[in-house]
Amino acid sequence: MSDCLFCKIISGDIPSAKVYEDDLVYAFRDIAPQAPTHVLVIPKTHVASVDACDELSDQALAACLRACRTVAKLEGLENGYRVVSNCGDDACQSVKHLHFHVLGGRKMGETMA
Ligand code: DGP
Repeated sequence: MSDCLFCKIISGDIPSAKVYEDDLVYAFRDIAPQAPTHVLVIPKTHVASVDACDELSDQALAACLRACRTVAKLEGLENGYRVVSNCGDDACQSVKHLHFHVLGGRKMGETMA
């Protein structure tokens, strides 16, 4: 999608710090990290959010979650990590391209909201 920030990151039009990539997924460091490790995992196919996941193939959707695990291994998060996907305005989703935050490197808070 031509006006999507994350599509521009996938195409390389906007630079990013790549952590992992395969045919279906791209993963890069969040510009405003909220933990020692904060990586965004996104499908290469544009869909807006989890709410639009029917528009994504099962293979691509599964690849996103597998990539979250791969990122955690690459980042050495052997003590655990958190995967978050904000969906819609109430969740404060700011970029309307499905993404999974992989957060780790410190003990997370017990509350999630
Ligand atoms: P969310 O609020 O869940 O939609 O998360 C969007 C995330 O995207 C937020 O944590 C900051 C990150 N972000 C926004 N713009 C850029 C950018 O240009 N580059 C990178 N690496 N991350 C970005």
